[in-house]
Amino acid sequence: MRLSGMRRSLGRTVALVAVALLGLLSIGVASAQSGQFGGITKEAHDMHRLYVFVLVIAIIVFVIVEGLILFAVIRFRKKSDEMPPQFHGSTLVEMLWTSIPVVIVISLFTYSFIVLRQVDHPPAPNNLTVNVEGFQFQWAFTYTMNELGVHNNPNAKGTFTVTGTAAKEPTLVIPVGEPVEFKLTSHDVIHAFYIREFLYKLDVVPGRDNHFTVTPTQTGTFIGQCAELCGLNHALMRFHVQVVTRADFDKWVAAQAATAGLTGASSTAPAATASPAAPQ
Ligand SMILES: [Cu+2]
Repeated sequence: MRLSGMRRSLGRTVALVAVALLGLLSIGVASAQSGQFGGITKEAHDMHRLYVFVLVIAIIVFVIVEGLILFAVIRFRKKSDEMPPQFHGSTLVEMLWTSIPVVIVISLFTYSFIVLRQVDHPPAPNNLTVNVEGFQFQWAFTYTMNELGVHNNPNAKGTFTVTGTAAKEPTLVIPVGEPVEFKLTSHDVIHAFYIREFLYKLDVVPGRDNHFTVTPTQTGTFIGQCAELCGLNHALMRFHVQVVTRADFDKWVAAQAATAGLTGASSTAPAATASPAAPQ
């Protein structure tokens, strides 16, 4: 009677644990498919896939190890004062518990190494580059005209800067689908350049040239923030990131350059490629 009661409660516990684990697994799979958790850059997607890969392995290992522990505790619990049969050694089991972890560690290392190389890849020669300067307490984004990408006038000269103030958070505008390199500098204290949807954060250190490259995969407006306590008004170091199409980016660049009084600023966004039948 007592034994059957225990069995029932054990069955309920196992069912509960199974449901909880299934829930965890579905959260992992759902977040892998969701753009929000998976970031908005090619590099973020790579990192997120690695994260889900590690998470799934961890869940499988957890279930097996905890399952075996529970099984041993319940199946071999003390039933009488009689000494159970004593034995030790099993070549098969020892080979399994050595080879499986080795395979797991090698695959984690290999996959991490591949993703790290993809994320930390050196910038392509004709990248769009944005110089990001962190200062107490805002950001300045400087664009160099002749680096603004293939569609802009390569002879355009000069730079323009979008500088944030305490009253007005700056907007960093970048085109979708193209690698953008960020060069980070600071002249006062250490800041950290952080955009959640990039799944990436890099310190902005005086006297050090930190840089990274991302390729945004979707348009939209996102929030950025300094992620290093850099003084009393650290919390004011927020900014916006706007990922736009190349045509919109070229328009924005032309407007910024015109405001800054730069020459050669004309946007040469691929003007509706001449279709022969198009009426003129
Ligand atoms: Cu800060």
